[in-house]
Amino acid sequence: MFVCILLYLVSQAGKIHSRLNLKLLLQFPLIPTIVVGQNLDPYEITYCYKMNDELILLDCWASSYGMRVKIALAEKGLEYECREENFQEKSHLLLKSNPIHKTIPVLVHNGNPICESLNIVRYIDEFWPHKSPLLPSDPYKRSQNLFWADYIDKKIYSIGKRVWRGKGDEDQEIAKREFIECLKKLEDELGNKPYFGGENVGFVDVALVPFTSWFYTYEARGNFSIEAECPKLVSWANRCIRDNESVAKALPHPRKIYDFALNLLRPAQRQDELGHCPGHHII
Ligand SMILES: N[C@@H](CCC(=O)N[C@@H](CS)C(=O)NCC(=O)O)C(=O)O
Repeated sequence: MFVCILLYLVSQAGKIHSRLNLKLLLQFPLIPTIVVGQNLDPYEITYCYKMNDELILLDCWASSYGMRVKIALAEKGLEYECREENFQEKSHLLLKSNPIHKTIPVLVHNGNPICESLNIVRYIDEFWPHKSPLLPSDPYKRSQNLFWADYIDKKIYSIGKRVWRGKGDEDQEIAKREFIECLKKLEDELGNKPYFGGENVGFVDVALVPFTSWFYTYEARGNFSIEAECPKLVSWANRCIRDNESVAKALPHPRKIYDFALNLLRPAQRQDELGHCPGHHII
């Protein structure tokens, strides 16, 4: 009884605006309903609290991995601070948060760092399950989503890099063929669904769609057309951008990526002038 009265006074004083009050209330799941009012259930309060958590994203704007995290955060309607890293001089926070790989993206949630893009997307999905579920709850479907996301991780970046960095030699030709082969496999997996996730953007869509902002660069550098080979996949990419603000906002313009890639191909001296995201580490 005493606790109830105390919490009532505290909550009235701060009108549930203070994070401290929410934390206190969440210690006693039944009390919010009794004390604060009939219309507020503990879940609502929990999410209201979780939506106000501190989120810092360590990023580089052209990174497909970083884009994944931005899409997931936007899907969940979360506010965050985005900090652009300079790879020549990585921030103390990045080195402290990801001492193993020292790579972006890193999401720092209330001071706790989470590394590796797919791991971060999964964390976001599990911590904020209230809207836009990305991974299915069914264990089998979930395992299939994780399989395809892993496939994308193992293939698209490394083969794509051989395409856009290629010098018109045999390896570039081989890489182009391998790249199209992978995309065709993904196109088969998509089938006639609007999204890999079914009717909405899901985990595999989030894993793959950022790489489509690099399609123009692959095509221009490799002198081939992805659309001619994989028209359904290109329609899917356009649909993702057209119908999902989360995707549209996270993906830079393909021409901007292309200019960025060209700068990376220039000699080291030019890259020094660039400052941000330089060198051979990226994309
Ligand atoms: N597997 C990692 C890849 C992350 C990654 O390669 N990040 C690059 C940028 S795209 C990076 O931080 N490069 C800086 C470096 O290697 O020093 C993930 O999914 O997050």
